[in-house]
Amino acid sequence: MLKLISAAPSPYARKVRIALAEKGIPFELLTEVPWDSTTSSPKHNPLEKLPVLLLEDGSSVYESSFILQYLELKYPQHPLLPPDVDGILAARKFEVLCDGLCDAMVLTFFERLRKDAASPEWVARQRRKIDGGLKEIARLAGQRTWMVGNSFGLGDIATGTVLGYMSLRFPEIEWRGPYPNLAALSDRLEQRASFRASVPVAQTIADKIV
Ligand SMILES: N[C@@H](CCC(=O)N[C@@H](CS)C(=O)NCC(=O)O)C(=O)O
Repeated sequence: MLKLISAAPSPYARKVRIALAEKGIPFELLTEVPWDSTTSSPKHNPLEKLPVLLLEDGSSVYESSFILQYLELKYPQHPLLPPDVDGILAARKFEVLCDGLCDAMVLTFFERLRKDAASPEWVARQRRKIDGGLKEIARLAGQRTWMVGNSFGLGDIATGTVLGYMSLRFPEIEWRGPYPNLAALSDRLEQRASFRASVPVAQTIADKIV
């Protein structure tokens, strides 16, 4: 059986968990704290990050966007990408945007852990990316039911996971009022079984990271 090294708050791991669930692929969930020395991810990914998909032959697939591509190619049932090239590119664009937003939030989270040594310029730079990314996702979403095409797919997974992570880590960012279309989409997505089974939860980090 496939195994997934995951972390409870990770938006990147959540994308993969949702994709596996939506495709009906059985897997064993291995929940770790990726920032602690106890994590097994460095054994499987030289970049020392999760999510990592462990295949039955012991090899590994890492980087969430690549894992999703791997799943789409190897398990084409319940496709998460549209059938047409323009649709695929539109969905991948959402993923790029949402991953970038998550990167800016993760960088901010750790910069804030520096407390008095945190750089306000660095935090402000990341905040511009978060605000800009959010605005662009809302613009692209418009009043659509699904982010791309006429059915649930990668664009919805990417958008739903970024909004879920933002609500957990940055409750002070007010996005529901300014972007009611994203609030409605997020509420709808969080009803799906795949989203309900992967609601992000904060973890305690034991090691010193920064
Ligand atoms: N671009 C990567 C980002 C993955 C990532 O940053 N994962 C975090 C957990 S949310 C991690 O494992 N960080 C440990 C580290 O960077 O040392 C992906 O999409 O998979």
